[in-house]
Amino acid sequence: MIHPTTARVLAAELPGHIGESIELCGWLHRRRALKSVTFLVLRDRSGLAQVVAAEGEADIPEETVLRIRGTVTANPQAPNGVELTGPTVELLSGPAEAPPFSLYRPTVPATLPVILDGAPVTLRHPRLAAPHRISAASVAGFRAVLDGLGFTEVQTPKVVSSATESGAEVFALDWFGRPAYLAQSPQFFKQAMVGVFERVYETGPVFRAEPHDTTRHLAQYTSLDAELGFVTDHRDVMAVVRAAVAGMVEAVAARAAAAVELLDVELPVVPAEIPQIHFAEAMRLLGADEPDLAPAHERWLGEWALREYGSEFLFVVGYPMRKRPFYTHPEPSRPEYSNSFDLLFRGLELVTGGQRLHRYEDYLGALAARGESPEPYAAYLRSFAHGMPPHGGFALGLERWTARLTGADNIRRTTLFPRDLHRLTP
Ligand code: AMO
Repeated sequence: MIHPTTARVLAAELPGHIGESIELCGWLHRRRALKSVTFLVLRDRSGLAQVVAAEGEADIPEETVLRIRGTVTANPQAPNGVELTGPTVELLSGPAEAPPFSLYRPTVPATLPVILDGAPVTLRHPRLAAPHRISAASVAGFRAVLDGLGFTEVQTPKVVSSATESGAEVFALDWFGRPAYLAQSPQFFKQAMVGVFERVYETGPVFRAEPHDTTRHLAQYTSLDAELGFVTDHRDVMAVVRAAVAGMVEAVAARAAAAVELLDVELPVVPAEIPQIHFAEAMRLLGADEPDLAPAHERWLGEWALREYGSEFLFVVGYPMRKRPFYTHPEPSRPEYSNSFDLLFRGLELVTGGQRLHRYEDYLGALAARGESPEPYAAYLRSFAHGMPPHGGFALGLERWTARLTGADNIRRTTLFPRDLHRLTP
């Protein structure tokens, strides 16, 4: 029931209400019984508030959901310089169990599996919730930039009839008796929608049945995708990547300032022009000769870019065609390389993108060259049969972004409910 006379005030808003009688709602974060006084620390979506309680209220268990009415009183010793005094405490619901560890201690005394197993409650710890606030702000920033550049947001099916990313494994499922797959990316749909809207983006789940047990792979992750028409080549796409990433950093600073401070996050500077290196040149520097970058190569290049350009971001352009999907546009003067790129952030691949083929006959040729039948791609190929402009796009892995930003040692720390080789619950 909402009390008709007192309006709910959030913990972070208390300093603006000194002397007023107000209502706070939240969870009992911490109970501190001192000799002469008991403090209840209440947690709500904005932060923490101190309440000076009566003696009997000292035995309410932590995580009890409370509605507290009282007077906002200045106290320089209290957090934020205010506390609630003379409270009336109403219990809205009590916990049936204690959390696996104390949620009020500044550090988290638990291993990753304990945190993930108990996610519905462990994520209440402010330090464990903070990365997800940063993720949310990042997505808001991504949307704001692309909306501003005339992109239309789309939602596309996550159950599809053919694989979209050659090389990545698919999850097969039964769709009313027909074979189907969980979408590995919105690649085909976003390209098709260039034919309708010219510029589209999507933020949503994608699925990779990769049996990788690493700190940077998930079987389901969040892909921030964009695709735009009428590009000259991949460089136009890279300019949009740069704008999107800069907007994400800005939005994190503006919308998740408390989380940034709590985690001591060092926000990166996104250079006006992100430095770039050609794949062939990168291989020369690395003294290697391989068709793709290994994680150690990415780390090395990340450090190199920091040394050479003072940049935490580096575009690697021109990956060999044989390691890129069939829709990739070749580099016109060196067709063994491609008009594609990866963006490395702090030594890890964050974005993949590039220019695509756009002529129908080029698709038929590319599939034939790879020994693939056009049949499973019939629906995809229709876009090209009806005229498509030169276009390109990219996808950014949200969980990797947040992990790199917050210094998390494992992508699972930036995923609410990770899905991987071993984990299907909670
Ligand atoms: P790609 O397969 O390289 O490209 O994926 C794009 C970005 O998604 C992230 N990523 C992952 N994150 C977590 N777990 C995984 N298993 C995982 N796999 C990939 C990475 C990666 O850079 N269709 C193309 C994009 C495009 O060209 O538009 C694609 O999906 O951050």
